Amino acid sequence: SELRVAVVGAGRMGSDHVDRLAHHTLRSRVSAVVDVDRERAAAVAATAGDAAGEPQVFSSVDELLTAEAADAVVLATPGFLHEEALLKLLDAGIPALCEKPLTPDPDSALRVVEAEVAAGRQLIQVGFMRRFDAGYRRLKDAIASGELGELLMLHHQHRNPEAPAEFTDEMIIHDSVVHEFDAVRYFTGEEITDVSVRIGRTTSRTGNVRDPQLVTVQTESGLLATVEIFVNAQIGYQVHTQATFENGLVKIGEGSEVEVTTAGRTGVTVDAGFVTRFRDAYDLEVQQWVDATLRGEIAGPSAWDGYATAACCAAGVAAQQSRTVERVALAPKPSFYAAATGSPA
Ligand code: ISE
Repeated sequence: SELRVAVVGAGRMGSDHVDRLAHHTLRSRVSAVVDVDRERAAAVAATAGDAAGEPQVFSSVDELLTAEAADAVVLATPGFLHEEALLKLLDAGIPALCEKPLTPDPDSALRVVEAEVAAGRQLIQVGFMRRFDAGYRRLKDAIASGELGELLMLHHQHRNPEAPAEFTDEMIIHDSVVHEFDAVRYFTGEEITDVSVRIGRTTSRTGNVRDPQLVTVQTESGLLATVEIFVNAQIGYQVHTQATFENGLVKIGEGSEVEVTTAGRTGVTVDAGFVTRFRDAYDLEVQQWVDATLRGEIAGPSAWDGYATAACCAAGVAAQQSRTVERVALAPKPSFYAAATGSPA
């Protein structure tokens, strides 16, 4: 059978997912595109169009649900719009792949978690696509196998070419470092217990956000992880991790491209942005989500992972202001999620 997927939000990620679902994913088709800007939705729908009358175009989730035009939804609107849409989808029993963040703050994320628990089955997968990256999986395997001894520290570098002018200190945590909060939880299988942020010299090439920042987190068992987040790095898009073990190091994300030698220089390409850097990860994420959805399951990070990372973000924003180590406040984990994998197989 074929999954009828509606893509809600026709911006950068939404249009990328429409292309992916229409042209690079098996067992799915784009049955609808939804955006408050109907013309934008129609333009993106046209890139997927083949079957008669599809994708349909709607300007709200309500219209989509009334038309019964989808079996599942990819939610790619800005994060502040996620809660309302997710609660409606849960109510209708429609599975959703929700782009990160689940919601922008822990209270709203917990409301989504509670609504899912009440619905009685896992309908939400959160789009932390790095869990589907080949390097991330190899590092996860190295940690699990114990071949290099115990994992002692994680060091992350996350660099974007440039941030939009309206990017703020809060957004650098919520939009960018949220990925590392999930990465640390994925690699260690533990919750993060505290977060601190140091801000030192700042690039002149920035608007509102102080940039770069150094974020340090600690997990339940005491593992420390650092994150250099630099969103106006100018050099392209880089996401690197170095893991320190008792008996060795593992580096991922570097040199994943072709090396070219010409005119007296040797070098590798740096990706332009996340759409290309993580293309394979997004493709795998969406294919596995489609296949799991057809079986009535999810295939990756859960609403709980969305909530737990939102709690880390709240601690991170508090730490930017207090300049001290901030504890992460987490509600008790419903047993509903304890049984679930929360990470891809
Ligand atoms: C963006 O929203 C993302 O999710 C990217 O992966 C991240 O690198 C970027 O900093 C965010 O703004």
